[in-house]
Amino acid sequence: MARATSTPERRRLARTLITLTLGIAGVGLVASSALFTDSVTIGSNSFTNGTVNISTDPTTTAFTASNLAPGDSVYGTVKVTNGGTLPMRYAITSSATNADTKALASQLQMTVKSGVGTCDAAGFSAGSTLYNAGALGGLASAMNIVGDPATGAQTGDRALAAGTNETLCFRVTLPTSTPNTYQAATTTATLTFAAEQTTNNP
Ligand SMILES: [Ca+2]
Repeated sequence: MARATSTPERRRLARTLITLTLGIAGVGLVASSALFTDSVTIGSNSFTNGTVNISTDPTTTAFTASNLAPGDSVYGTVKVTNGGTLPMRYAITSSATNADTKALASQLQMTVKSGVGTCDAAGFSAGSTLYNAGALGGLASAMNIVGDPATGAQTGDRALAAGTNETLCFRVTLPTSTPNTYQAATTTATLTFAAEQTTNNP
């Protein structure tokens, strides 16, 4: 009949088991530190932002007139270029002075067209109308002439791909219906061409 294991014998047996377990764990550690490894890198991951860059030709005085009489018209050409690397859309606004309080800018009628071959009285029947016999410009604040400079696509906004341009033809007319009170009236208009990216900007 087997003898019951005494308490000291149980302790020795437990120490032996712990020693054996640690020994096995030690063997495992030695084995994992000997694994072969390798790594590679991929460098030169570069990022460059695009540009929105609008310019006009001319940069000032697209049209000017003195000594106007009712029925007269003047013409001016503006080439609009997207010199950036991103596609863009642009809008045109206009503000006008009113120092003599006669509001000549509201009496003058401006028409803007694209696709006109020769920007003069003979050529003006060609092309597409972008702004039709409206005021020369806003008196108190700038008014929209072509499109809308507000963020996003609005009716009339002009799209231009990167590196492309288009030529607009402006006609400003003093109507034959202009009253006598407009004699010697004068105004100066400022046109603003405002561009925004079209990418991610519906
Ligand atoms: Ca817009």
